[in-house]
Amino acid sequence: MKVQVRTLLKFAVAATAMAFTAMSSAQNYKPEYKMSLVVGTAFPWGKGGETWANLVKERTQGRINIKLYPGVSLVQGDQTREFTAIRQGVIDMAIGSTINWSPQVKQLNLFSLPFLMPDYAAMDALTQGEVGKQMFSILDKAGVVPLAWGENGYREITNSKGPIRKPEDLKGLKLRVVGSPLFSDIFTALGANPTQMSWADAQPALSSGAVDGQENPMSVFTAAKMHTIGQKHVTMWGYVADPLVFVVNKEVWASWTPADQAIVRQAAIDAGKEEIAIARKGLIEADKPLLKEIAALGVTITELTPAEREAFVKATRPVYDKWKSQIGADLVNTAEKSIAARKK
Ligand code: X2X
Repeated sequence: MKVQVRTLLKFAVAATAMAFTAMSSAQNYKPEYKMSLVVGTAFPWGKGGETWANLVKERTQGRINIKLYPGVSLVQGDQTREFTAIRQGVIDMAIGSTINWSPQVKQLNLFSLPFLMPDYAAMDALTQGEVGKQMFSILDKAGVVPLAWGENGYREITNSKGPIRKPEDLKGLKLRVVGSPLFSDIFTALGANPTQMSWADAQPALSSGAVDGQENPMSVFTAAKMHTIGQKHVTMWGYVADPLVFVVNKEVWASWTPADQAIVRQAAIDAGKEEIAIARKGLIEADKPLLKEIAALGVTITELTPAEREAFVKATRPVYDKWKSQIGADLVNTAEKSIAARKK
């Protein structure tokens, strides 16, 4: 009898301790996590965010609930402040463009070196290879937890004035560029008149004609209906492509159990793969159906011959060389080697 009571007591104590552990770990979890994105679910990028959030919710049985904040609304639309806000915990997690975070992480400018990545295989050789590994360790040291790669895409140049076939066609064009000084350098070298502004400001500026043109992936062009804001000319020059990175704030990450961390990481990898496929849809098939769709909207699509493209490569080479040393020559050399060795 005595033994039984003692055993029962032991059980009771153990059960109470277990309940406390469960409670305290549950208390570390926020009822909702904030995911920052520049664009919403009409874009491959936003769709990727939605997929990531849904997979996490499903696989954690609702322990981790994520709410999407498109329009970088947690930093009042200023996408160049997103990285700092993630580090500081104003944002719990994000899928961000390498361009928007490169003011804080200068190595991310690598992907914006003009004409570094000639094709999708080159981009994959970087993100899925040695460069991708090094970038993740750089991002980790910069204060976030990187989990997976996604893709915004090859940024093509569009404008309201006329077809662009050669660098001279850019002369005097007022172009909206994103927030890394590398972009101002590129377009200044080409003789254009670049103005840095956020994505939120870009659309009204194009609409009113305050600027003549911009550069963004074709999936962004269609989702933002850029043909309705004067963008009647597209040149497929593939000069730069921005990958996306799935990251989590470090404290938030540390507050999750190892099992939940594994779930969030795998969900990011799965969502990233799916997002990349959506971002490339219509552009990797032989007849590029997305371009046909855009042409059908009354947009002129200019494709460059290799010689025409080379003129742009040459004109931007001094910018490439200048930024190679700012990014870090070793990292850029590794990237160049990975691209040269890629499987096409
Ligand atoms: O601002 C842009 O051009 C966009 C949407 O592509 C990025 O956030 C880099």
